[in-house]
Amino acid sequence: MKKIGKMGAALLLTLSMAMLGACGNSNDGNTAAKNGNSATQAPAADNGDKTEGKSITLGFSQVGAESGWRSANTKSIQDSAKEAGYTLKFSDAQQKQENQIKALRSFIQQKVDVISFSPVVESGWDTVLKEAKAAGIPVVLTDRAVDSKDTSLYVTFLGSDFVEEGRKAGQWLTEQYKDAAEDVNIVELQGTTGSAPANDRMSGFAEVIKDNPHLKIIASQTGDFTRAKGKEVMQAFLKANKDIDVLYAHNDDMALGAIQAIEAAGLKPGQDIKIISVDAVKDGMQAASEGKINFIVECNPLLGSQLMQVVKDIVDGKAVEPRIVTEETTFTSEQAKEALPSREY
Ligand code: GZL
Repeated sequence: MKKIGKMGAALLLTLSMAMLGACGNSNDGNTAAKNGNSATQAPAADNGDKTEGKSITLGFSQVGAESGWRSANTKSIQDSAKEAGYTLKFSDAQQKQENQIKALRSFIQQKVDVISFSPVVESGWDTVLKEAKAAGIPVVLTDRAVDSKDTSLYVTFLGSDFVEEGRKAGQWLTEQYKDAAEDVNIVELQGTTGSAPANDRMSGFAEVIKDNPHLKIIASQTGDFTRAKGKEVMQAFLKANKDIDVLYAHNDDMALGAIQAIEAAGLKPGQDIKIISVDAVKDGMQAASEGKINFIVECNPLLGSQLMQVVKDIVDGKAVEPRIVTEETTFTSEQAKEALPSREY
């Protein structure tokens, strides 16, 4: 919460202590009242809405700027925080977990009202999340999940179901090759090693295609969600495998990099090699509308307004669903061509 001058703080402290005595403290761990800031806050508005007339401070640690999806996600969070009138402390971790942990510790030091972040990888968060809990600062996961067994360490996870995204990719491919009489060689460009989207998109896809013995993943390697790495790994795949039928890329940026490698090898993306991708960012949808990507599974990055509502509900002491799944769809090349003009990102 915003700080007030010394005199104002003393006066408000007296007033707030009197009020806290009257209304008590929520013990659900979900309210800012426990974060040590409440003593310097302006009194709640008459209508009982604790947040009216006070600016909320949100600390947000972002993965990085590795892809078109990430840029759209960052814009959504920054624009939505501005629209909500929140003070946003934003940090870009350049895809390094140690930078995210440093940022979370800094937010704790600054006594922000709520912490939110998109964990670059699933593991290694329990210590810093326990520090946030001890400081009474609620945490909201967005976009990606953590594998902490202690779900009391965060209030909710707002983001896509990546396993379902992988299943959707597998279902389309299985349908395409349901009458295949010979092997279909698939290469897979995985997202960032250890990240929830990479782990889950891989498992969801494998779960579905396993029912068709002709569908074979002959190579699978991380392209770290970037175009450059996607191109580099696809070049290696093409060098090592003479007969590739399908590319499954965990995001559009790696698919777009791979398309460069496929064309440089004198092959036609979307024809000689079928391509399935995930995200549905503008550049990916453009490639799909040109028939270079055959099927795109949408992963919606526009989480900003939902996140700000969750933050407000937490500060107001309202109950929040422990899992909020984002709405998303899929596009064939034809559908991408129709949808492209109205795409927001
Ligand atoms: C998915 C997100 C992934 C995108 C990539 O929610 O975490 O990270 O699919 C991005 O484009 O880099």
